[in-house]
Amino acid sequence: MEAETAAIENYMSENRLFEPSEAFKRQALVLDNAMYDRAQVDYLEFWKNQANELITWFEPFSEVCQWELPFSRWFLGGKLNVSYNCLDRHVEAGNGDRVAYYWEGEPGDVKTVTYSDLLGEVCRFANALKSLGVARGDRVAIYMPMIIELPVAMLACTRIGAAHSVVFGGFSSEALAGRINDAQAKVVITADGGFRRGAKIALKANVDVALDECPSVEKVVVARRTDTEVTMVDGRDIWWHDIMDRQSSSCDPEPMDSEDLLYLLYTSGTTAKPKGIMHTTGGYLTQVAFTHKYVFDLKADRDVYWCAADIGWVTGHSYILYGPLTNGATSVIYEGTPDFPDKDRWWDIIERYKVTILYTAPTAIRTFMKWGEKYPAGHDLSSLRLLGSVGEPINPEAWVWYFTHIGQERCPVVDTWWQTETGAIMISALPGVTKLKPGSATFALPGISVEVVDDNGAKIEKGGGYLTIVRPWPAMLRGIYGDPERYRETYWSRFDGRYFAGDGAKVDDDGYLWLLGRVDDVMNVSGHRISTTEVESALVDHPSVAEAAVVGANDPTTGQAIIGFVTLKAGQVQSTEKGEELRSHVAKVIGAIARPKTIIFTDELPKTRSGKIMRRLLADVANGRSLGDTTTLADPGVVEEIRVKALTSAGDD
Ligand code: 7RM
Repeated sequence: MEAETAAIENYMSENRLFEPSEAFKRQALVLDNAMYDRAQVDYLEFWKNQANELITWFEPFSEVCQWELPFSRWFLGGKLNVSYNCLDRHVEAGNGDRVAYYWEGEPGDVKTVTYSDLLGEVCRFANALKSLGVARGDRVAIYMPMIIELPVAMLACTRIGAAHSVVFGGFSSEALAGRINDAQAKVVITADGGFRRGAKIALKANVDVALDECPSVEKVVVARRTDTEVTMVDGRDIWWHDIMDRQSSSCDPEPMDSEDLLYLLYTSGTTAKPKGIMHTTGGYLTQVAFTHKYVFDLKADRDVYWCAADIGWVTGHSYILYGPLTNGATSVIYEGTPDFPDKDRWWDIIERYKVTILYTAPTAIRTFMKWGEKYPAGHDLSSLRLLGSVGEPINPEAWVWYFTHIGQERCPVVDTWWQTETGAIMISALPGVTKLKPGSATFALPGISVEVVDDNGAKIEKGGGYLTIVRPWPAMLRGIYGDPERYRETYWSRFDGRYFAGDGAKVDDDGYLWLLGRVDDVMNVSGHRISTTEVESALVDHPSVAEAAVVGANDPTTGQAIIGFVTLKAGQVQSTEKGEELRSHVAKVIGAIARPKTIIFTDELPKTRSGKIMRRLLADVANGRSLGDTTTLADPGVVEEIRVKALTSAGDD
């Protein structure tokens, strides 16, 4: 293909290949392509079998899928209850004493919660919700820290057929109010506060402010966590421990229709109002259970699994709650930050609980790279057997660092691509079968069909373009709450008959998929469409670099110029010479066209609360425009620092 006509060009090539080891294969669930082959022959039959194998139905479904583009319905006529699948059936099978969660608070307090314990708590809270007037079909907003009451509250909603809308505890009262109002939530569940890096973060106080503008809310339940003083409004606010004291620990699970709403999860559009992504019951549970079992090669009776995300994000919903619990797994939940009290907290947790599977994000991995190898090296990580990554493209160097220093060259690394909208993992290796390439998410999972297309929507067999999904999948979003037109427009209008949600990707000579970041971020330099991911990977490939974010800035000569924001590893010195070295390194690795015009050193990069780099903000910095809305920043101080550095480094080229 001519470079000038490519949707996104393709520069990086990565040839390292990692085959599953004999030791891993000896114990792996999937060892060959049979599952891919079966799904290839008949994907509906494939998903039907998964739904029957992995899920307990109160009444069987009569039809696998109805597809009226862009609306799908799965497992029609089937009746089930999510909390029953997550809890009761494991207890009934004699596994009530199995640990569901090893919970660890940031200050060091711990709780071990078995499946029986969790079932009892969920039933009591389900009864509490009923006593507050919550009924099947209602929406409940949840705004909590990572305490055990959070999964209890979510599961209690599913038990009685109310949809939850979890709002991440880091969001402001305005963001909370907007989400409560859009969902018309009847009850809010919160806590007095939460711990973060040793400090207490107020939560109930934010709820109080939000509720001035939320007429739908009748009751507020408040769990005690930080002993922060709170105002309790008479007749509206109830303490968790008070209401729980009065409840019975048995509560029949409500038989829900496969297509009943399970939850809403809001994704912040950058400018427009947040979208309430709708997930329903049977299809969602089937695909999260399937992916959790096979992508993580789960042995529920032996593994200790840790997804280190926040439950407030989709990764936590699908891979801390619903996937692991449906599969009867034992998980770790950790409340706080990785550097409290010191930068080895995660490795200490892995050593103490003998964690076997770790699932985290590239942003965390690159932070650990920046801190240095000595923190993991001080701990026994020999229990680990599998590593996962999610949230952003993982640069090959970060992949190799994770593989080497955390997995000790023993653990496959599965890079999993998916979205809030897809509900579950879509692209990933199966670790007993797939030969891994560092930085590639490899292939679509069995039962999933993705294609990379060009600007006209024609399939590309090789090279860069737009990542689309061509058939419905069980966990797909059912829409945007209250706005079917926006759903159609946002996801189904760019390419005829295809789902497209903004990511670029390329297919290499062996058919491997490489995610190239959001297409909005693609840079246009002298007519060449260059992905930020590839230039970032080339920067992180340099031994001094821990993390990099690349953006295009307006340039009178080339249209856009490449600006690299770079965080160096511990002990490396920021200098003009180092900047020169990095620019040359990119030119060497991927070609002169991608040589950054300017390198700006920064100790931290601006990230969303879920750890994604905010390139748009950096582009604003680079273009010398105002910063706009920064309320979703992890650390607003970073922005100012970046802005100042950007100003002082002007003319660096
Ligand atoms: C699970 C989650 C979705 C966006 C998605 C991508 C990016 C996620 C990967 C990835 C490259 C990956 N949901 N993304 N995983 N990019 N490789 N393995 O993150 O809704 O919050 O974000 O995240 O851009 O569209 S999300």
